[in-house]
Amino acid sequence: MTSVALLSRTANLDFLRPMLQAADPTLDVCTWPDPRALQAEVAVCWQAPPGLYAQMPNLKLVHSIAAGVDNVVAGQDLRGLPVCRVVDPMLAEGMLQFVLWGVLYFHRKLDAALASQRIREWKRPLQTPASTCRIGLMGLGELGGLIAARLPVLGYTVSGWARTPRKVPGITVFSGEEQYDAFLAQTDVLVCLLPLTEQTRGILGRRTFDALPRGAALIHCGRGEHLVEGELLAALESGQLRGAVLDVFEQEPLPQDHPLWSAPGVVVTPHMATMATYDVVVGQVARNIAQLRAGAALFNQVDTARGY
Ligand code: NDP
Ligand code: OXD
Repeated sequence: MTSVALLSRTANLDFLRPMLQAADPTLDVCTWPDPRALQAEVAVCWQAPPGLYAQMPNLKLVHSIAAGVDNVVAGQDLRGLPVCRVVDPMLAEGMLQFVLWGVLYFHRKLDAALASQRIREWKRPLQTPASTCRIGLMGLGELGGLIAARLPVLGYTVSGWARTPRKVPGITVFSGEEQYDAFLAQTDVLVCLLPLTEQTRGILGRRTFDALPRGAALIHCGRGEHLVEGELLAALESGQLRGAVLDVFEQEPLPQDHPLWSAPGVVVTPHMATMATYDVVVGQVARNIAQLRAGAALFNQVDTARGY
């Protein structure tokens, strides 16, 4: 019997309890704030209540139900605990579809066409070949890596920026702070697929926007805390940025009175770019619990020192 606690300060994860028990009938699963959660050996989390792990003396494994782990490790005493995340080909395919939609929205000038429609104006935006639209991917991991492989096939000129250097067929790769400006200078549509770490927090701000060619666009699918919202609004207002598709926000749900809802050039989507099915999530969590019991290597364990 392994005790498992479902932990979230923002979502009710109780629906995962019967799914986990069906996947492994030897699991004893409860949902925070059930006080039994404090005795659990495994924490399965989305936006875990800060400070909670410190009150869980039996904890042996922290598992995110998502690809990102920022909201699972923030404000916690990890004391060397292993932290795992979800990695899934369909989740990556979902992100590819969302980013492709955003790329087409800007490349094929659907933003201009929709603006014309609103004022009943028949105006055909000038169209250009895909090769003239330079896509810059921030992050070349599970998600950015797939997009880097697929967009060039559609004719786009693609580059990527990662922490460490590498060669990726069909794209130009930049890495590290030293090559950041060179990466931005040749990017028309900037796509953020970075994890949230202390190095990447606030990266989508004035310094980044000013280094892009004038009139560039942003597709942001990372985390809300990457974006300095006021500096985005200023860059849109000045015309430095042409538009932004934003899927993630510092405060989710985005408050009713938030200026981004109605900012010219901004498309707001409700953190929907991609997600793994709950069957996949439950399968991966149950598999890692079995690995833990067997003393075997965990799947998709993150480097907690690096933050992703
Ligand atoms: P990975 O961990 O597989 O990849 C992260 C990438 O970011 C790596 O290429 C890494 O570089 C790069 N990176 C990290 N830190 C830096 C830095 N300081 N400078 C430059 N590059 C850096 O993550 P995934 O691709 O699986 O996911 C990325 C993020 O996408 C998640 O953390 C989450 O925030 C977000 N996400 C959003 C979803 C949505 O629906 N909006 C859904 C799923 C995920 P290197 O390769 O050199 O290590
Ligand atoms: C994730 C997410 O990290 O949904 O998987 O944002």
